[in-house]
Amino acid sequence: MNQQITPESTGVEKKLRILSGIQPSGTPTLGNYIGAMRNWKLLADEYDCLYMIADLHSITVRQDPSKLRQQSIQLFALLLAIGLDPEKNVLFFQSHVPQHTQLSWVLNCFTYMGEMSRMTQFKDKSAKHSDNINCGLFTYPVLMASDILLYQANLVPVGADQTQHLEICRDIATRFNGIYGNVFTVPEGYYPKFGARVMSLQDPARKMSKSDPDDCFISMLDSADNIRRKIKRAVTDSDAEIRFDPENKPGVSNLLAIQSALTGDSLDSVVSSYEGKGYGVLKSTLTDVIINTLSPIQNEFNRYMNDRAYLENVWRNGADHASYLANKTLSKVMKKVGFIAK
Ligand code: AQP
Repeated sequence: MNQQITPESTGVEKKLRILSGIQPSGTPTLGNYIGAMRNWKLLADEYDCLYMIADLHSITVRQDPSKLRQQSIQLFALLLAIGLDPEKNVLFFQSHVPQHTQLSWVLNCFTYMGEMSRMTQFKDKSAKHSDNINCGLFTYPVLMASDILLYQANLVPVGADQTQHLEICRDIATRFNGIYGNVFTVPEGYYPKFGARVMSLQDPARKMSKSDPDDCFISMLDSADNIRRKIKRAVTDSDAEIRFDPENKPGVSNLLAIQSALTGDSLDSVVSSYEGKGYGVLKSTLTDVIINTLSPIQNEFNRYMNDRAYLENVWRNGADHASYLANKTLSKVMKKVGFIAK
């Protein structure tokens, strides 16, 4: 599982396929950018990449419809703004490809209640949204398995919080293949080279999340003033020494890790650049690094948001391309389980 697969290591000419997604449940954070989105751009030459806006997944938590629409379009524009080329990557909205929900129903019938009950994300999210513990939240991993298996993806970029879901996807695929023959590619995890986990600015024991209160995260669309204010207010500690020590100094360590991830400088060199300096210098330097990273992306974002016709064209082409691929798998599944062809 942990061995990195590359097209070279398999000896096949054809590029391996990668699928990943992001939920439009808010404006993406610096965590989404560092942990996922910026890596996507690096994969396009080597792999056959599909990236989706996981809007179906996002309604497992109640969303305001007009906000969801706005966040979805913004997120799509951001995929382009970070440099994902729609000629090299298939970019689409999950809800534009109905095969995801069709396959999900079938796979629900090959998944056991006991397996779903063990999912830690279900336990966490149902504790966080105790007024809305819906069946979608419970069967979320089956929809995720469908997303992956529909495209016969070889690799799925996973953070630590998603490994359990990938495992269940592999179990479902193996179970289905065991009954019906080789229908699904059993996917492996892809572990990005730069996969830092970014923590909340207000509670560095928890990961930075786009649906948390505003002061906990830096959004990819935050203004320079907002970024300055949020970093200034970020939780540190009362001892003034700058060192990387996530256990005893989680707040400071998080700031150092963000700087290292964005500049590409090693943690050691970031830490040593602050020798004899205080938290104020760390915070103002990091603020500049974040602004310098995000402002070119924001300029591109504004350009795409002003060209709705182009955006629509890209997402329609993406949906057509994804549907074509999805249909190949879905037809096979329908036939295998015994449904009558039209
Ligand atoms: N804090 C983080 N650090 C590193 N990577 C992160 N990711 C999310 N937060 C961090 C990675 O971003 C990708 C897309 O995530 P998602 O939107 O599909 O779902 P999520 O992990 O639930 O993200 P959020 O921001 O926490 O959303 P909400 O608040 O709606 O639950 C994933 O690859 C994820 O690992």
